[in-house]
Amino acid sequence: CFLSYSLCSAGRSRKSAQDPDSGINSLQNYQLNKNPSFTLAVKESPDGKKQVELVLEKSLDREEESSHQLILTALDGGDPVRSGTAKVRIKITDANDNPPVFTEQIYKVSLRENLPKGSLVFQVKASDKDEGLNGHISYFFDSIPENTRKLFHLDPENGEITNTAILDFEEKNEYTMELEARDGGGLTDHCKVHIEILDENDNAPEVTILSESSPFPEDSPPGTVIVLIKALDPDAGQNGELSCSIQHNLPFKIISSS
Ligand SMILES: [Ca+2]
Ligand SMILES: [Ca+2]
Ligand SMILES: [Ca+2]
Ligand SMILES: [Ca+2]
Repeated sequence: CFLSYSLCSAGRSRKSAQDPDSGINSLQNYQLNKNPSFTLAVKESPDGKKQVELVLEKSLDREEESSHQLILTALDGGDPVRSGTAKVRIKITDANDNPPVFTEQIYKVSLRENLPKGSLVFQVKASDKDEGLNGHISYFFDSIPENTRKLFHLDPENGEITNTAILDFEEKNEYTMELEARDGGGLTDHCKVHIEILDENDNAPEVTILSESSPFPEDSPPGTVIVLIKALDPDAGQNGELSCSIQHNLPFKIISSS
């Protein structure tokens, strides 16, 4: 028994088997091993030859199964029945049917201010189930204020965000950027990165004299304001809390007012 087959382009392949016997001993039937995706359609051509077509039953998903191994059996009607088999291996080529997907929709990052330039701030990650270019992801800034873009760099290949300048809590203590992941076929996903800058105690208090009464009359009653001082520390929380004091051996005291 001799089997030949040819593969057609539209997911349908036609096969014909030849059996040199005639009558009941000639080719009677085809069988296919059980596979949910394919069935056989047997057709008889005008010259009596049986042709069999491999028909796609449901859409294929390469991400689930990248190839199918089919065994086609041709049976004759003789006794004993004689059969011939052909193995058909169907390799499924990839279609770009999966967009990239970020591991999170919103990433929250906390950073200490004064991080050295070029430090790794964060790495975003997206995955794509397709293969080759269809699964190759590049990362881009999508929506980002100009002053934020100047401070951060995004590596398109690995999604690493680094700082290109020193980040100053006292200047700005949070940044939000929108990133895009794009596969080689143009499908995209988006995420947000929210960066919070944490304070470091990098400022000394500043003392300014606002007004002073000089010279100061000797008969001034106790409690008279002599000097008005302003003290400021731009750091946050405890880093910015301050207290003022004066030498103990002087006839003056400091009173705080808001
Ligand atoms: Ca695919
Ligand atoms: Ca894809
Ligand atoms: Ca600072
Ligand atoms: Ca600070």
